[in-house]
Amino acid sequence: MEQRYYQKDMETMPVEELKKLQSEKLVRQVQHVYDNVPYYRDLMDKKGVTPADIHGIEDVHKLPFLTKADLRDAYPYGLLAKPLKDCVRIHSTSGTTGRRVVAFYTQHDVDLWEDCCARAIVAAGGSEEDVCQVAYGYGLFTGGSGLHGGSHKVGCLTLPMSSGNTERQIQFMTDLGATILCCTPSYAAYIGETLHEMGYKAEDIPLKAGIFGAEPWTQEMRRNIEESLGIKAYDIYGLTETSGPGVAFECCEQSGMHINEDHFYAEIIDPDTGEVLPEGSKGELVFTALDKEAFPLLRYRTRDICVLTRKPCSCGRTHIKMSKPMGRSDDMMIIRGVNVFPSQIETVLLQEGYQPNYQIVLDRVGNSDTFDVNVEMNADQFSDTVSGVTSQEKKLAAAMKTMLGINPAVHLVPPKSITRSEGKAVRIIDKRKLHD
Ligand code: DLL
Repeated sequence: MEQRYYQKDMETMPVEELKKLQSEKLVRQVQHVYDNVPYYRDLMDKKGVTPADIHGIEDVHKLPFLTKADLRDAYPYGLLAKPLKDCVRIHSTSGTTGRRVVAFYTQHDVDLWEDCCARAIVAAGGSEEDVCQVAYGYGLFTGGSGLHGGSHKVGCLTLPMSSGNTERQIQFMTDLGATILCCTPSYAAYIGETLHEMGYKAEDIPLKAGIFGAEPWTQEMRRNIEESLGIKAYDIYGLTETSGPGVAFECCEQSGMHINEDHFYAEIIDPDTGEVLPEGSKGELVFTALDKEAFPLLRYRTRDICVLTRKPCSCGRTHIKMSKPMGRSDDMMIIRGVNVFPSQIETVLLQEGYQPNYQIVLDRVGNSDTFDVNVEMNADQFSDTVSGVTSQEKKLAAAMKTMLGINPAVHLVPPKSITRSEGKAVRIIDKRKLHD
């Protein structure tokens, strides 16, 4: 099949040239951040590094890391590198203690982000002939806006569906002949199931490709989705802190995602020591945004564990590939597409007058995540009536919903019934099989 690219020169640039481009951009970006972000300037000063020490991409390791904790400390404006009058958008994700991560964009940032998403759509076979159904959530989440913008850039007829209302999704998909579907893999699987329940077969719909990401999914899930929707299912990766989806995307090989290296420099580090590991090692992915103006994170620790390889790819793209994320180096869970930290649950428990003795149990029934939180009652509640306990459970569940944005099933259990651990407390029992 003839290869098509959205920005061929960049996507197929010889590696030596790419390194040169990255070097020029890094030198400029470090100066921009040093001049405009006192928070990061302080980190550089503490490490004894100045912009004059950064001559090219080979010097990136001299820079200090940024972590989610820094984002929390600097919330909301502390990492902003442009005046607010130059910013046109924010997006956001939930944060560790209920404080959100807020990312800012100039028009230029939005433009480059949408280019990245457009590259992913073209790599999945998209063109102006296509009808692209965007069923990621719109709003503060980056999925909807990112793929929407990319779809416009490619010139697809864009269906801005957002997530939910599955029967309506299917009605639009069939009536308007959607050929590309963008959503989370678990939602794609659910759409597939519903389609069959409504009496359709994969051959009845013109869908040919899907661009799925924002949560871990296995090769087995890929096969299921491909079969039930009659499509090729491509992976896409990104995070709010680096703009959103489109940092990396799959090509026709479907064997790892090309990182848009002209915009993002990737490193793999040992999550315990911070040491940079050689290509092919498994470790934590760290990104330096080379072009972003408003929120230009340098050496941002994603906490995603993966492997990078630069083996030549038959699609002709030269950009390095990342494997599917194989886990995380922190305790973040992705439940029904939403990022959740145990510390958020702990915060709610303390606010509501409970001790932090709890256990989170995750499972998958069909294609949906179940999310149960067992919480130990206080001694004085133990003698409560059943209806008293049920109303306490409801109250706690409502408080967690406010904090997390998704609804857990809360179960109050007798005092001291959750096994105490002698080492690290086992807070999460995840029975879903999310990684191959
Ligand atoms: O999930 C951005 C996105 C939207 C990506 C739509 C792809 C498609 P956050 O909500 O900030 O941003 O969550 C970022 O989600 O650090 C990973 O742990 C996880 N993640 C994202 N894409 C994938 C993927 C969006 N393809 C966090 N496979 C990241 C596995 C993924 N995990």
